[in-house]
Amino acid sequence: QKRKILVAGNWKMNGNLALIDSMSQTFATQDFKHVDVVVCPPAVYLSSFNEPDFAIGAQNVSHLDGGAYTGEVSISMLSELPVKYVIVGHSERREYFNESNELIAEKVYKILECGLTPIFCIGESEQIRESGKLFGFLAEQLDAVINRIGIQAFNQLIVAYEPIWAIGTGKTATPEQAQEVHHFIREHLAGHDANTASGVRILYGGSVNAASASALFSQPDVDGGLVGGASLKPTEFVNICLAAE
Ligand code: G2H
Repeated sequence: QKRKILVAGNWKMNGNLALIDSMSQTFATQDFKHVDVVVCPPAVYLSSFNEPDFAIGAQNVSHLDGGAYTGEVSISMLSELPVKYVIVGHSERREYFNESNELIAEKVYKILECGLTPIFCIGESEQIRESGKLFGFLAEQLDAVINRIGIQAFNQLIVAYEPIWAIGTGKTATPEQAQEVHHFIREHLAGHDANTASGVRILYGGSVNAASASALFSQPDVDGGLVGGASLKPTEFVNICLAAE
């Protein structure tokens, strides 16, 4: 049976109290039955929503438990807030904050240990795709979590495939390109456990908008989207969620 579609908005370092208001007003008139909706604002706004129509996700968490680590936020702190999901391994964190596969696997471990749901991001650069190393590269990103935690981690987490060349560029992967990679991810996981592989939700991310969403979401192995830029526009974000209804 088809997995339930999930649409998550990743605000990145954008937004303010006014956007929280307008997002809440826009969603108040909607009632989504067939799609799980998640909004991931910057950490300071995680408690600012009062909105039953979507769940809240954080964009990052520390791999450390607590102590003298200026600027860090721990998973136990997030778990005291109305936060259900945590994005981890986003390519912007891998690239600008030097997060390695091993560090990301450690964060996934901490998130699962606290009972929250990781949205675990993987994805390749244009250079890797063109050099023919795409599938090996993605397998390594997946294997870091399998090696640290085991395949059962994928019973509890959500995967997001985000080709770096499609992020914020307006260059969406075609539905066929997304399907090809999502199918590879599921097959790779099935090599460890077929049930886990058929249950895990795999989101596509990279310039998803209201025009591209429905063709992407109708691919057999695409179970929703991680939406950046378009999630900052309330009406467009609602339309993306409607494409999944
Ligand atoms: C990919 C995506 C959201 P955008 O980073 O994570 O952003 O939709 O702006 O490409």
